[in-house]
Amino acid sequence: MTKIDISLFGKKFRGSMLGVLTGDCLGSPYENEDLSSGSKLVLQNSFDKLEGPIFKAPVIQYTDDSAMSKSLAESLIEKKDLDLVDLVKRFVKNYYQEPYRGYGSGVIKVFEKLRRSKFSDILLPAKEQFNGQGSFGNGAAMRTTPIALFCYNNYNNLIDMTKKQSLITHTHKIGIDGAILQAIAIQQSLHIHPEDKFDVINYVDELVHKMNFIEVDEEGLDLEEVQPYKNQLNIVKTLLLEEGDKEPISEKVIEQLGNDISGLRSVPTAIFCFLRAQRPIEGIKTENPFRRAIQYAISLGGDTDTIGSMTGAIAGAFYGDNNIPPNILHHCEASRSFCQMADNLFQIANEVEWNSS
Ligand code: F2R
Ligand code: MG
Ligand code: MG
Repeated sequence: MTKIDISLFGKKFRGSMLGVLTGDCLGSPYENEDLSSGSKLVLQNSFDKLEGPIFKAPVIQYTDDSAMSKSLAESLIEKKDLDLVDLVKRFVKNYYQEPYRGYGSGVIKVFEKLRRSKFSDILLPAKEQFNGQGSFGNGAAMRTTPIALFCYNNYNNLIDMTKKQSLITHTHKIGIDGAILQAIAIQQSLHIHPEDKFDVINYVDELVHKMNFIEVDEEGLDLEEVQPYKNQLNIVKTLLLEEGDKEPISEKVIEQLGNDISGLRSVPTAIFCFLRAQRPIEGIKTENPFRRAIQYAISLGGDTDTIGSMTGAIAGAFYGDNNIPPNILHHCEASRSFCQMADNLFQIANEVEWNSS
């Protein structure tokens, strides 16, 4: 195993934050679409154009995925810690300033209640969602990258802070554990040297092992599987092994892993897209494995901005920003500020002294 030096970690931080942004921006035009083979060609042409020589066009706007990641990053940078009161106020303020960013309908209700109650109990509105069940949406997972970066060297804090930031909007175990799995996947990617031999099955086995300790006390939650994420990760493994050198069958991936707004049927899909894109994929013509991962994620249709963004965060943490095509970044709104946030997070993550590790 090659040691990762400090400058490579810096590139990986940038890669992950820019991965959030590019996956979101490039995926958002297709959100909720059922992509036919014709639209996959449109997607290929669109990516080719964006990666090619710079042309004049309005920037592609980011959505709630990047907006909430930005709020979380800015809060961590300013407070040098996870300050839930500060964070929740930023979420609400940014939503009311820019309500057009495509927020989930449930999460909007949380923001309305928080504002109306003048933030008297910042955790109550999320607990009341969906008749007290809480949200199982992928909103807590899609925004968790800054926590994964901030805690890149501290696993216990990573789990604890990811859970805490989730509870502001998502209290269903599926919503919380999806965020934890996404954060763990980013952390794993950060600690692998991109030039080392990469065993995708080991990567999944490590995630399964860790989720074993996260998915506990699930009885009474009325879940089909006792350890639902572990179950999905085993499907990821089967699909990776089954396919060998054959092409991925999108329909099977969508049916078994999913492409929707729930954490359970989107986070494992993003992990699969990152891992599958280590090898060429038919219909996706690029030599760049970062682009291949997000283009493949978006080609699955459904919640394309979010699955694209989560795939981008994991892939960017693996490859670093030097593998993200600069001309693609040029077309995404706020790419410079996402790069700056990554650098600031890198600085504070290395300054912070953890009480325990
Ligand atoms: N919301 C969207 N896209 C809709 C299109 C927006 C449109 N472009 C426009 O504005 O015009 N995308 C974003 O939402 C997803 C993340 O959602 P989040 O933050 O988890 O929100 P929420 O509302 O908590 O959950 C999403 C939906 O999931 C269902 N749901 C969740 N928990 C449930 C439960 N316990 N029981 C029943 N249903 C539950 C509900 O339908 C929620 O509305 C991302 O895709 C992001 O891009
Ligand atoms: Mg979105
Ligand atoms: Mg989405």
